[in-house]
Amino acid sequence: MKEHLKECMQAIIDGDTERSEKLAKLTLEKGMPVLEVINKGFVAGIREVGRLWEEGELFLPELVIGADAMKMAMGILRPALEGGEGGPDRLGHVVIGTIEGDIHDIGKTLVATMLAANGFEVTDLGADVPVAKFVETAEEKGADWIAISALLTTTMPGQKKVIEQLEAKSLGNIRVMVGGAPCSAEWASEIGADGYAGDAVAAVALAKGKTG
Ligand code: B1M
Repeated sequence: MKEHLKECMQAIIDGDTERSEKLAKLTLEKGMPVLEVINKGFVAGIREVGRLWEEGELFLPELVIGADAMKMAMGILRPALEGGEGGPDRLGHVVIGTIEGDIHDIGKTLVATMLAANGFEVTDLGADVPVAKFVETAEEKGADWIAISALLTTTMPGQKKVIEQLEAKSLGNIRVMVGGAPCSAEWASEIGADGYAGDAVAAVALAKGKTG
């Protein structure tokens, strides 16, 4: 298992899409714990790519290729997470997306998958989602939660704008959670969000704890 995790991580660092596809398929064939392989293998790999890029050891095209390899693996593994307790609107409805100006969608999609697998109805708006779109969709769907991902410090203020628009429209009953690498519990409380989740498992726990 340890060796498999290392190989998954390396495939992403190398931007080797073919290898990440093979390793993701092997994960399923061998019945390995999917979430653990995602987090300790593939996610560890893409984070290392980010670190190497930040240190100037990798260039932007390599970051893009690493992300492609990551998306390949996630596409294969995601259905295995989707089984869950399912059922429409069993625990509540979550409208999720990555905030405008931000195209990072790997973490957001993992969070959406885990919420759906754990009994929430999920409307995934994708990435680069305008502030007003979050608010309109949540109102239209009667959502319990809006979950807003931001991976860039420059796009984080958009999360605050969603909360301000909700308040302006007297929709303060719709709870807001924020997440993504630069976010924190302090940021959530500063902007008046109902919570912060550091990963997909925490997002499920947060939504479960406060919905209803
Ligand atoms: Co970009 N990027 N990127 N990038 N990228 C980061 C975020 C960065 C930290 C890299 C670095 O400097 N080390 C840096 C941001 C710096 C900053 O603002 N502080 C950065 C930058 C600068 C950029 C560009 C500006 C680069 C450029 O063009 N010069 C550009 C921006 C484009 C844009 O959005 N407008 C850019 C582009 C890209 C790619 C397109 C190449 C690619 C994204 C591909 C895609 O998503 N479709 C990419 C990638 C892959 C990364 C890193 C390496 C990895 C992100 C990722 O997928 N992680 C990232 C470095 C890093 O994060 N360490 C980086 C794996 C994922 C599973 O984790 O997204 O954290 P994460 O999600 C977690 C938790 O955060 C949480 O749960 C998830 C699962 O555990 N979570 C939530 C996330 N959202 C949540 C929502 C919730 C709850 C929990 O509810 C609300």
